[in-house]
Amino acid sequence: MAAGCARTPKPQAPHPAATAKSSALRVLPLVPLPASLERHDGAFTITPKTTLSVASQDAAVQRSARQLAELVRRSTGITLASAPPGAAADGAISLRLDDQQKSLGAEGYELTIAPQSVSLTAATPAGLFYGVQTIRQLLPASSEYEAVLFQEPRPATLPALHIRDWPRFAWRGAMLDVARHFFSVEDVERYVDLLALHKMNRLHLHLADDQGWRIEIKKWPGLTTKGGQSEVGGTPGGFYTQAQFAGLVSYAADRFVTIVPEIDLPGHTNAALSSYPELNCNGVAPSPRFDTEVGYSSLCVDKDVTYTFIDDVVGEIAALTPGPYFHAGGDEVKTLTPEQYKKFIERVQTIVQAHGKQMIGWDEIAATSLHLSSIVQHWRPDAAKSEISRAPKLILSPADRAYIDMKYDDETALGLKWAALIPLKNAYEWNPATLVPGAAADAVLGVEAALWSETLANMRDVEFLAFPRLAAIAEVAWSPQERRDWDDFRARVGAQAPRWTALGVNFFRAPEIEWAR
Ligand code: TNX
Repeated sequence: MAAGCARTPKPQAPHPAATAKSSALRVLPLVPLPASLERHDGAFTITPKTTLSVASQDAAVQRSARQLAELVRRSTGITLASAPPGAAADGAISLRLDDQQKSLGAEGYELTIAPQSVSLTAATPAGLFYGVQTIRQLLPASSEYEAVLFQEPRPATLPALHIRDWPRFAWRGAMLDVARHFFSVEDVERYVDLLALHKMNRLHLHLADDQGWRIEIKKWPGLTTKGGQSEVGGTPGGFYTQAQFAGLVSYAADRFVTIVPEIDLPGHTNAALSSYPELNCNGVAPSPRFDTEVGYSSLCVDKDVTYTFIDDVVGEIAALTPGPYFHAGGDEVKTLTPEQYKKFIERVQTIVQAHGKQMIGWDEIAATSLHLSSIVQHWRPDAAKSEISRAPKLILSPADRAYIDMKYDDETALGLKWAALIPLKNAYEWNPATLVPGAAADAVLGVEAALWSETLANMRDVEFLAFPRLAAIAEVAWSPQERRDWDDFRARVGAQAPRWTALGVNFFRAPEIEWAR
């Protein structure tokens, strides 16, 4: 008999996606993986009776609580009523600062989801924020949609579990090159949001390069009125006013992301050189450049005005950035002698410190005399590891693992491939502790995913190269090495698809992943 003639329908096996969405989640869709996690039987059900209690007046804690309430409202249509702190726990989700949790560190948290209640505690507001991001990944993906209107509340469940979690590294960074192509304040804020969702806490902005200068400097207005006007390919550029930049810094701080400003010196400076003739040794301003050559430009290291300029720039940016860092670049200088380069970097280091900041530089600066607080950002896979191992402090961005502007494979339309093709697995499977043999364990501050924008015209392009690899780097930075496993990560990253889709992230559907629907 033909199947279509059957009188009684055969019971159908549930669709795999449907089982994944039930309260008995097969794979917990958590990225990065928590440091410790036990699953228990059952689930907490969010109903119209569920309450939210917040035992702190701290503004950041209140913000985390509002974020959680909003995520719940969007996914369930339920507005959590607030309960007095310390009230009976039944049916309550509670957020509490607790000094007893100091052993979890400055960013750790403990989350207990039981059938009767949900309890999130941490010693710090940052810890509570990360705990909320974990709950967020356990809520239905529809929590990420704005403006969904429900006719009726739909209860949602959170799987019972116990998590104690803290990051492996303090530096969990991403770099965005806003110089080669300019990205608006709103674009950068969106990137900050996506970083915070994955518990990353540094956004390094590459604010100046040959093709554009992107931050207003009041004492040198031509940097932006001239040097900010275009970008790679000659399309219109742009820049952040100081007020916009300050707004961005505080937007990021609200999400526990520190903005790390970079002005690349002494090379990668054609935008500055073409705006001010006096910065050139011959006193002649070169033309603006729209191509992607590197290594040809340098400030005039023998002129006093160069150091006045640097002092002004560092001073104004330092005043806008509460974070302790100033990134001075230092990469790919092909027109100076090693002696000139060394002297220049050491002088810049003094200027940066005079403005109260720690200097960061690309790994070429490892050849200079560095202060104990200075940080080397390792990027060249073939750089002399012995020299880099002596760096006082290190951030790891090995270009064959963490340069997410590299293509995934030969078919990838966007991106470059000078360092490597980087499929998701290669971005995931490496150990920061063993990358630089001889480096002191406590010298490694953490890792950073760098996204250079020569080939990236808009956020669609940015997201395509960043996701899913940014999630891999987030886990490299957060989760204990011994708990990380490629197959386990594959399943959890595949489970992010509904959330990323809800957020409108243009992620690359890496063929080696089974993407959940
Ligand atoms: C190398 S990384 C550069 C950048 C390019 C990038 C492209 C570094 C410190 N310098 O100028 O944009 O490669 O992948």
